[in-house]
Amino acid sequence: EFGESKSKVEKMFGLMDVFLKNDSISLQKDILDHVEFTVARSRFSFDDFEAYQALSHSVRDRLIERWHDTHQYFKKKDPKRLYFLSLEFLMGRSLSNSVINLGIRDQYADALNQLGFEFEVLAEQEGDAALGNGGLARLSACQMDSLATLDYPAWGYGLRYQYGLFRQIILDGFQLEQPDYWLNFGNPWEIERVHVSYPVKFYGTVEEEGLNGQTVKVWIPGETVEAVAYDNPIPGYGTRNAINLRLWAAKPSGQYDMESYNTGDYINAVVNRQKAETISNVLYPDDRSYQGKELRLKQQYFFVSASLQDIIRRFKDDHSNFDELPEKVALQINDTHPSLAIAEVMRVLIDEEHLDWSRAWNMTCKIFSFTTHTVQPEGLEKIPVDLLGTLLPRHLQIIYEINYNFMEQLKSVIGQDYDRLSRMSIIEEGAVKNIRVANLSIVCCHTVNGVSRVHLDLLKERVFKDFFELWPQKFHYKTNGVTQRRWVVVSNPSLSSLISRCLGTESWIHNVDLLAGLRQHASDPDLQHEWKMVRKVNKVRLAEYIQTLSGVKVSLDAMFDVQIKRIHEYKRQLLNILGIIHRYDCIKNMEKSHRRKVVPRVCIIGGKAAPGYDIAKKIIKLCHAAADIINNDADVGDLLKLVFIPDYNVSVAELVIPGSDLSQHLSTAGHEASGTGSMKFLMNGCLLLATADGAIVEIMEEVGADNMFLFGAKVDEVPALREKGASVKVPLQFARVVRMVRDGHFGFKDYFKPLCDTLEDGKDFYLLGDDFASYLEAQAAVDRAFVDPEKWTRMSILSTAGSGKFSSDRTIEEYAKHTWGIEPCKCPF
Ligand code: BZD
Repeated sequence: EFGESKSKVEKMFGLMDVFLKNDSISLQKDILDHVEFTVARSRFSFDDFEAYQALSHSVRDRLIERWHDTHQYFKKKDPKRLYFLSLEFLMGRSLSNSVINLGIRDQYADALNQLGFEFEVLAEQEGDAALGNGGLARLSACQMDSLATLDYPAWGYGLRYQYGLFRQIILDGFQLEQPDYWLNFGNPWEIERVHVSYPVKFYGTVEEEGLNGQTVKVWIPGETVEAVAYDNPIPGYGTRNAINLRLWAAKPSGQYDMESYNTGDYINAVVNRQKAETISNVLYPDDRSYQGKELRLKQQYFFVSASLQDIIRRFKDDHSNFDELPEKVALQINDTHPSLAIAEVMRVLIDEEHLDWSRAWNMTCKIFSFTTHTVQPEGLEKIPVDLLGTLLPRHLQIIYEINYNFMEQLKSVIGQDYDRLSRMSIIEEGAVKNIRVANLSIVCCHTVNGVSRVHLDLLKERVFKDFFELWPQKFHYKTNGVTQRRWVVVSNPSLSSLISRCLGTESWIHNVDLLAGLRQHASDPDLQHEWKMVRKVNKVRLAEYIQTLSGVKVSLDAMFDVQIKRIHEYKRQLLNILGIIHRYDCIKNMEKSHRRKVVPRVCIIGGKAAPGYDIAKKIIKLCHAAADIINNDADVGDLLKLVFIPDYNVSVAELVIPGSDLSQHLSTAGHEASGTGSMKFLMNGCLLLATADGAIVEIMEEVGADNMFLFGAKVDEVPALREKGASVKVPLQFARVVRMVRDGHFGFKDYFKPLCDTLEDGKDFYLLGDDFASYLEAQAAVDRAFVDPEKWTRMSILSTAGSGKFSSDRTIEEYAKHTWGIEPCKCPF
């Protein structure tokens, strides 16, 4: 293609720019064309949603053009590519992010104005793509944005769930789950690739056959499902590069089971074929435990097999020798969920490409790296051996062989230490035999990354201690980061332009270290004034949202105090609620004249509980029950409000974070691998109230402990506190608020009993009682700071100024250099 007529091909790059013009008239015409021909509405009458659809298609055209150019350029340059495998991506909305990254937001806003529409209003029409649970999934989305922006030749691979994370409905204060059928109204951000499809096989048997005088294993599968690609272009900021997120959907295979068709049972045959689609139907909403479900395992293998067929096909297009694989391919597995990829690569290299075991193994070990997001050894994924043997018999053989070789190797290093051998084995013996997926990943991957410094320490000392002692060089950490494009530029445009004005440049949007330049202006009265104004406007927007949602009218003079994240006992939303109850109790019991001194607060909590997580659901109910009493108490008035924001997701976060004064990160130390919400608040100048856990320790180093509110036991103090158990005296205030809940002060006495029981002496695993006094002290310090607006605003500016390290750009640079060995490949046209 490129050989003979290079200049002609080069001309093709960016050629579409000539047609896809970005001046206001061209954009208006383009939007109207899409109204008429894509949405098929008359240009004389279309509503906001139809305008959003047309607008999105117009943006999509521009995305596709750059995306084609980028892939053509990657193909020409053939750099080492990164393949990022993740079962979850929480992308949220695409419209605003796309036009900002493409650098054409103002042009579109202008064109829409001319047509009588407002960009912001249309952007609100978009639903979230919520193909993930929480931190892990949003991290993948942030990292895709950074990979594109930094021009890395990367691909994301995932699953196109028909139903994303459930919608949370609150009825009488209880969480109910409803399906999120997000594709109902079409999805303009994806491109269906009917021709990019691969068969994925399941079940069956393994037989031995002779080939060139040798015996080889042949897997005779029992079921075949087709994987069809849906491509989602990811535009970089300030570059023409747009990379691809390829999501797979399951479709019935084209290979018919002739027998069932011939038995005359046509209807059943068709219905059975249709069942194939269920594989990619629904995202598992539990981010805690693994239940060894067949469907989950099917999803994992379906995803892995389709992705690897695609990756190997691309490699083979340009290379005939597999020895080049490690120079051209880096495979990153996001947590252990895609770890079957290891066995699958081995199977393909050995059974299909006929490499011998040791050559295949050497290659496999060079291409895989793995990041763990887990802190608890009990949280590690396991696959029942029987289940794997039925679903993927050949993979089970391969894993056994990997384990056999590993055990032999290990014996030669550590001798006959059977306890340790059995702990490190990939196979867990017991009544039910399991595959320890993390052990498989560590054995094979050249690098194991944690997601913060504290997390790596825990991996070394607890979770993967045995492995760390064996292979210390494999273990590293890359502190998580978030993308400032979505979390500041898209979600907080007024702060974003204030920052640019103050720094005299927009360069911080791709070089976020420049934010440090704000430090020198932190006490400047002019900046402080503008900073306060911007924050106030964001608070107004949030207050309106709260009123619409819950009917609660909140005072703008109050401190907006926020905790939004998945509901987990270890994240201790219960500590927050008990603190609020304590505050309420104090207000009630103080003399009226003293109430003037109370710093008014609006406490905002939001988050989903896994559908089967009973205690988490009780925490949500307690929040509502307490809110009912507090918000309707005339003695309290504007001094304290409690609001639960339902159906927390990415776009809700984009609205809440810029409007928050304080955010809470309360995990019991040693339980949060990193935490990324804190980073989003920090960038937006929201102050943090936090325990020294996960990435908070590093945030403290960047921002300074004086500019945040820290409390509670430290990571290394927690084990001793647990040992002491019942002997530790909990503060009276704690006993009092727990008693209020127990005694039915907020109703639902019996329902809350199991929740209160978790706080009893000796059972308080997450140490709420131990940390309560320190939490209240930190809260008092927050109040004192808030009544001094200059001090507060300075702390706020210094928070943003210190947030540079927590950009996913930095994280991705570190991965690229130290783990993946990839270089930028910027499309120059
Ligand atoms: O990953 C989270 C950790 O809890 C956070 O501390 C960390 O910041 C982020 C990103 O590294 N883990 C998850 O979000 N985990 C899941 O969502 C999950 C999903 C499926 C199964 C198990 C866990």
